[in-house]
Amino acid sequence: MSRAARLSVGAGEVALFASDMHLGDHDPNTAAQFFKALDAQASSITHLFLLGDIFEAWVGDDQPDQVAAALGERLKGLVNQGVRVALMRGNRDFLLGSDGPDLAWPERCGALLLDDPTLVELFGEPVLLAHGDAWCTDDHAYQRFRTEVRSEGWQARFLSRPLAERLAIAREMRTQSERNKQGHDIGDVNEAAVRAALITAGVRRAIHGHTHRPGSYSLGEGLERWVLPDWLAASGRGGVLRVGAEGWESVLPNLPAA
Ligand SMILES: [Mn+2]
Repeated sequence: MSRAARLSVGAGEVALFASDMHLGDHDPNTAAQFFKALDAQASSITHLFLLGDIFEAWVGDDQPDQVAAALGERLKGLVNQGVRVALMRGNRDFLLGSDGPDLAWPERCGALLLDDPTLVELFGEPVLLAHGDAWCTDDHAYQRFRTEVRSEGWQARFLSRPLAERLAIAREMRTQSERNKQGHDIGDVNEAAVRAALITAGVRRAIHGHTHRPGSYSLGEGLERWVLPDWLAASGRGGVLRVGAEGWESVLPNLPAA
């Protein structure tokens, strides 16, 4: 859990949630559509939560990427207008914020880096936020990989490599994952794992991404998970969740026409 005081969204405030934009210079159309949706919401929100896989890949906070720079400028603009911006790592951008408190990308944008999972308070209700990949417990191979790449040793070794080498490794991993995706979908969460996390945290609802299966799913006994959509302009996919005094509302931007 986060060491920072629990973030709380309440009276007169509006929180926006998004995840799995998979941003990067490889896909300017998806970036353009996400930025358009964010700009349309910017003047009416007080909190922005980006729950992981913000970027398609992240080799370290020195990653040169024009789309990341453009997102960073937008986040700084939001922070300057008084919006609290909070970011979480996903399974693709798990090295986000690895450069330490002074140099790290989230801090440079004025954003808070959240632990996964994190509890927040939405209009008096504690809600669990997560990327979602840790709950895909049926995928044993992925969980082994996740444990390995989240270890301090692996990360220290990877980050000690020159930038060019890290970028080459990321390109290779991306090619590999494209190949694996053919005929092999992203797995879904294990519902018992989510239920256990909710019960441990003592909350009723979770918000997560990762599975590319947007919607709200009942877990029984009044427990529920809300799944954020992924973004892909080429397939017309994307969307955000707006939480205000009036409730939880899924907002689907007019997607085709990048
Ligand atoms: Mn993911």
